[in-house]
Amino acid sequence: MKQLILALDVMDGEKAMEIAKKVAEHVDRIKVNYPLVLSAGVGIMKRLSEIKPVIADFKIADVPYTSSLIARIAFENSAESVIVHGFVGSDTLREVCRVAEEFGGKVYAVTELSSPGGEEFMSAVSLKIVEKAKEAGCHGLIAPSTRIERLREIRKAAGDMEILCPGIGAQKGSIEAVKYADGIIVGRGIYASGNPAEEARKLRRVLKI
Ligand code: O7M
Repeated sequence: MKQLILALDVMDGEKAMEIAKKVAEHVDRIKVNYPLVLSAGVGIMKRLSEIKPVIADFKIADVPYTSSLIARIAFENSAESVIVHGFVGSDTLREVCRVAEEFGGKVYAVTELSSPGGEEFMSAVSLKIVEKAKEAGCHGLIAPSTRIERLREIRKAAGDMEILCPGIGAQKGSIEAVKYADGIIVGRGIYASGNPAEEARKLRRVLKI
């Protein structure tokens, strides 16, 4: 079954906990990003992980050593996986994967951003990123639901690597992405709606079809 991942980009820890509890029965994992962690503190990941597994989306993009420190902090604070930018190259990808292995965690590499700017530089190298991420031992990839043709090519290059797709909802990505992806990442379409549990339930139903 395809996964539904909640991108919990709110800036209040208590609000985050409240939404997480409301949608818990409909989502598989919760993705946290800088807006939440910089506002509520890194400890929020541990609290959320008691509800659902947490993906630490720090889009790590630094030299190997600094990247390894960021990954370590994420795993020490209960993350089950981390996200790294693919454009950083093999050395950083390998180092983050090495740290993940110590914790039995997973690493997802961003191929090209779902936003229009993702086409300016990243589209030109995203298939190469797939290759490097695979060689480095990454568990999966992040690829756009906003450019289905690119997603299809990324799937072809990725083989059986897991692919998670953001962009459905607020960024007008296509639900057709589920044909090529193992899961979708949805933020505002759930947490900024009047009824997060209902929106999550509807998405879950679509994923079952
Ligand atoms: O549904 P939204 O647009 O409110 O939220 C989408 C989430 O997915 C948000 O947390 C973004 O940071 C993230 N995301 C993208 O929107 N586009 C990308 O290309 C990649 C990501 C992402 O999750 O990267 C790991």
